[in-house]
Amino acid sequence: AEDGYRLWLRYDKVENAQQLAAYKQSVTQVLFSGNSPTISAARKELFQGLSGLLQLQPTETKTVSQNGALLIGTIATTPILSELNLKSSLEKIGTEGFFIKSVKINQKNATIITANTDTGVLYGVFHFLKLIQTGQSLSNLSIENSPKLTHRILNHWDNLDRTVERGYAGFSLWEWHKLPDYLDPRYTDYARANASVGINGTVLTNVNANALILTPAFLEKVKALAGIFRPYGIKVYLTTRFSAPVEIGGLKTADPLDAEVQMWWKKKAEEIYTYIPDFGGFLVKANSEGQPGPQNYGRNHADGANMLADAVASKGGIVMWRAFVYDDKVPDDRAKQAYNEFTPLNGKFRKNVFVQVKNGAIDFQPREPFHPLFGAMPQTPLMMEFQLTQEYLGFATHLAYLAPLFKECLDSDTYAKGKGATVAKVIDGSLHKYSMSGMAGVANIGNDRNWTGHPFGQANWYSYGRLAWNPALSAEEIAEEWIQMTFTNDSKALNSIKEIIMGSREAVVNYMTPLGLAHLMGYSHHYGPGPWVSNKKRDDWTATYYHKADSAGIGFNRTSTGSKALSQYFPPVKAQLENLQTCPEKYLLWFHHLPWTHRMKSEKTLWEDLVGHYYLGVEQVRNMQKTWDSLKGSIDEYRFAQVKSLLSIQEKEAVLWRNSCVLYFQQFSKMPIPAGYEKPA
Ligand code: GCW
Repeated sequence: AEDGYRLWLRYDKVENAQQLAAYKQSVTQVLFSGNSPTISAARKELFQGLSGLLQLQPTETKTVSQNGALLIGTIATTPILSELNLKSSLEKIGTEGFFIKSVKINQKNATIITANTDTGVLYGVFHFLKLIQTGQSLSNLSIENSPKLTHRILNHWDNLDRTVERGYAGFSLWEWHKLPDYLDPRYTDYARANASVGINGTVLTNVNANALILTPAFLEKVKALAGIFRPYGIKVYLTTRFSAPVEIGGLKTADPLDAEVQMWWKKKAEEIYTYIPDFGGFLVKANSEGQPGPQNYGRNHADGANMLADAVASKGGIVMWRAFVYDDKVPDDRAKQAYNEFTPLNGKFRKNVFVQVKNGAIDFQPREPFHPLFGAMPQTPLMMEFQLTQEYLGFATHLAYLAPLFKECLDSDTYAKGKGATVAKVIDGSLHKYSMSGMAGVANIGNDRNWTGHPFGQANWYSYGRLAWNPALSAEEIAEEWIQMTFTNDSKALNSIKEIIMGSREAVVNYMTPLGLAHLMGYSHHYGPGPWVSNKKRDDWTATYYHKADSAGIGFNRTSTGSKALSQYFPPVKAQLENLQTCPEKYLLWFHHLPWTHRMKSEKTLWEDLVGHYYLGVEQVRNMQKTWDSLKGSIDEYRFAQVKSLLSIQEKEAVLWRNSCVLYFQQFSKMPIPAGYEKPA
């Protein structure tokens, strides 16, 4: 059965006979040059792909002797390419880009896949296979493609006991107790999947870190994984527990300005590099949610980050220091804290430090406005942190395609340098001329047969990789290629799946947190509705803190009459959001506390409009179900049935969300459910 294990690398035979014949003519012989583990991986992928897609074992030759030759290799290892005058193209594509071109060699039609590095060649091979997977022509090719960001990294929140924080697809992929001796073939498939979308780094461990990962017994295991990932262009990174010098080093302090502590980290880094010579560096969560950090010693984030950065700098390592900090002891709007703590440190970090910022200022909600730190730290490279695992969007049970969420953030205009200063331009480094640029995705992967639990969760892994490669791609084009590769090339089925996928995130927003509401999920687990959650010890972990519903109205006032969080944005953004006439309604209650009778653009009252969104969300899920049902027979039975069942759970839970929220808020609005809606129970 098609259980989804192969992800978007299925390589099933091209169905259209005409197309198949044309493809076969384009690949009659292969000239693969070069000799490295990366080139071997690329060759293996190519032959696996061609034997599946085209049912072909093309002969390998040394010279072009017939039409349909495929030449693959770096410019340095493929002498024949030097005759083609590709210099200027190769300069443009940098160290990870590739170049695919239809050319004439010895008067024969040939296709070249080339790059400056072996990794570029590997990416080119994946791209070439994708052309076939997505039914594109192989004639007259002229493709130059290179990543817009230097660091494209998955963050696994995986613990050493193989539980995964906010992971909903089984246990961790890393079988620590069998490593380094047993190397599950799945590690290679993981690397292939990542390389196919250009992901070039992976943080193996949870940001709520365990210092033991830095001990020799574990470093042996990390080394084994790094060895598997290396040919695929993937570097390994680890999370560090800030108090490790005390916990595993026997020191009395972890103060970053203490010489002994600094020396301990230097030695530790040197030790790590003896295991993993190309170790990527550290990801750190400090002074957030109870994690230790420099503030425990009266120092700031830059002190902490710089100490670690110095320890890895000589080996080319980096530090990704997270800006996800908040504290119930700080008596201010939680949304403001990161900006307040980090903007004074602009420019105070070492060159090899990223500050890694979540897309929004609270926490991976179904919808959040962009984080005000984007654009506010011109001298410190900011790295985007997206969450692929659906902590707040129905786990691996609800179908929610997140590319529209990612895009909404990336396309937002920060006005940091006037109009057009989008978040994408901040993080790709072009706005402030950052020396490095990056994106992190909190992985939704586990040891489930299909990797992500929900078959559509794969689309979030895929689209994250694609957007980290090029933030300018559209959510729709990514969806299309993912569906073609993962499900079908049949245009009718493709369009139906696309319709489902493209509307899915908005449906979740509607039945969970419409109009800028946030954090209404159940206490601690974050699954299911809990708008009534209050009175816990941590006010900032309660729903009532966020929606502030009362008889006067609903919403969090972040304007100048409220928490003033809006003043953290650049003036044009602040002005737009502060003004009720211009604030997009999708962010309304994020920034404003408004009476239930407030008139919306629809002419309805706020209450009626809110109720309307909750009902619409359920309708949207029901439409997704109908569209899915229409696919019976056009996709494989296994995944058809699985998604059908998951959608029916989603429908039930959407109703639960709608009814819970509508009935809960009705206590305050004291207004009726508008006529025509089924009665919430
Ligand atoms: O989203 C919240 C989660 C925590 C997580 C934290 C973080 C790793 O509820 O489980 O901890 O964010 O991002 O650090």
